[in-house]
Amino acid sequence: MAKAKQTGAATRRGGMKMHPKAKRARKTARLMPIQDDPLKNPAFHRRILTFLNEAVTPEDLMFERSKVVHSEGGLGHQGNPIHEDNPDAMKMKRKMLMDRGTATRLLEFREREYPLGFRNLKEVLANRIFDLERFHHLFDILSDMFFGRWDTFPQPIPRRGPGGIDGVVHAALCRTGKVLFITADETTVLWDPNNTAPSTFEDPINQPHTMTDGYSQLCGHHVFLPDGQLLSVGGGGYGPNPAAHFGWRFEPGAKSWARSANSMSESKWYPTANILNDEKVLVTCGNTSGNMELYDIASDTFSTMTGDTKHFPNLYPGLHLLPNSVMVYSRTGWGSAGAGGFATADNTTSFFTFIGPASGIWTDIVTDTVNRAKGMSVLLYASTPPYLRIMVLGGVDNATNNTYQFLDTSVLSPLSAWSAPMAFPDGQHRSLCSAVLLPDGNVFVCGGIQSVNSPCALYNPMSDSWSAMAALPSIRDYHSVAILLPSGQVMVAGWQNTSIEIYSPPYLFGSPRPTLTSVPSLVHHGQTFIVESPDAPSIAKVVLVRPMAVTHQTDGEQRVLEMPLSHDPAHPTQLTLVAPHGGHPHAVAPKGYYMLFAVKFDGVPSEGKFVFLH
Ligand SMILES: [Cu+2]
Repeated sequence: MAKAKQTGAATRRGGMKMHPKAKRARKTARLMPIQDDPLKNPAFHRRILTFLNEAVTPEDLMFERSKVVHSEGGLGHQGNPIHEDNPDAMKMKRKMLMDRGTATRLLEFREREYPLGFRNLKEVLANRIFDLERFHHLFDILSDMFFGRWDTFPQPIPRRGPGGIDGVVHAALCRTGKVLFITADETTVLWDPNNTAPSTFEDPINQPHTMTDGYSQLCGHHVFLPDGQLLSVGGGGYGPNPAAHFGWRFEPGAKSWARSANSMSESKWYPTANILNDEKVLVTCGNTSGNMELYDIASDTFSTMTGDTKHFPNLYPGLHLLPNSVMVYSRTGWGSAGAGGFATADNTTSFFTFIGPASGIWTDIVTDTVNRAKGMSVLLYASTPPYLRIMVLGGVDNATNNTYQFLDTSVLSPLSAWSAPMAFPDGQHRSLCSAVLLPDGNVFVCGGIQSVNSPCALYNPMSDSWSAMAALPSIRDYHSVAILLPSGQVMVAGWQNTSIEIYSPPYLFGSPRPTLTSVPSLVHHGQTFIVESPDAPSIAKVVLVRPMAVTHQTDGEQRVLEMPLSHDPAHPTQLTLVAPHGGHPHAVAPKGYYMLFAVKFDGVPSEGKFVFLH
């Protein structure tokens, strides 16, 4: 990570008073110390100018527009934790930012001297009426503390493969904390987010495209196996490739690839892979005939499924496994390769019910009219109703891709229907957007907008509210990827761009992060276990987060699972937890590696520690 410039002199220049919270955060946010001088933080500076320039009436300047609400509290509201059982706190009054006189004079000054808008904060401050002191609360609410921050990783992604295109198309977070990329130049590269030197990029051994029966892993799909290996199926490059009919396993410890024992029944380009239970992976769709196949982990072999009657109009279908082992199709996917590629609407959401180990039935639910091809879907677990929902966001370029919808999958039947589409509060049209589940349970949405400094947003499922987040510096569109890192940050890469950008959510600019001093490396399904933390009394929830493995806005495996938690006053540094079970097969939390995060009452998470759930 680029070390943030942090000097007391810089933050106090101009007599700007720091918010007491900012002072605390500066000392403790190890990764990204807060930069609270807006003149030195371009994104912060831009937000202030936008706020001042968009105002039409004095009221627009006088009051805070929206509030960031975190699932377990609000960073902006001290002493009155926001919680579902505290509805009054959820509806706190909008804070006053400046008095009417100041707001009126500021608007008059802007109209008179800068009718096209202020271009620089210095222009605002040049007028002696307005000093920084007067704006400190406004600056607080527009700071990184509420919007988070993007930084560029110091090393660009090197070109290593045979192909001529730079960047990456796939990303998967391995149990070692390193990210495996399948690159646009058609090889694979490991990246260590904690190493900022050029050695951060490593070449795996036995790269599939160099091996017997090998081929480029580009445009296949992947899923983590219970032992932490990544299974990559199909692919073959920028177009269908008859050779791409194997599975290739990547072992993160040995950093080595190996081919599956047998072949699939056909080559697969743009398929979707999902883990089913402890022993099986379902491979769906792909460009050939799209046969469903099962990968058996113990024997390392593929076999075909029966009952595969669903004909997807788009490749890479978005599929999510429910706790009862039913697989739901979210209507996301790809019509063909290419940013402008054709993508047919699929109005029919279906779910696949297994009726035997290698057969099942597709059942349609009530049709919906919004074309979600090229959108992204995520599975949302909650401890209160609705317990389980699929959220689908954005989609193909048309009038409705500025919306999102939910399907309540707590109880699923042919009569189940999607909620009405709701517009993103920022009005943005998002095709090819990325959605990343954060450890606090919120959904971070970025990319899919073809402009630099494009808006990002955070959805809080608990309060059903959206907040604007820091703008994404680069365009991240077709072939872009976003994944959660153990640090609690989100990395973004891809789309004709060799940079890796790292997003630090607002929770990294809040109170000190809790530390985990002891986390078991192995936990069994349903087991009661103990995590040690000196911050245990301040922990509201502990979650398991399945590491992402995403490409083309398709990753059905994202899950944030909150575990039953008890505090023991006799052992104030202990958190007693119960690992997810859900019976066999383990469809709630498939066997494998998870990141364990402890989240404080104010929404600030620990770093994630890898745990093997077996
Ligand atoms: Cu593609």
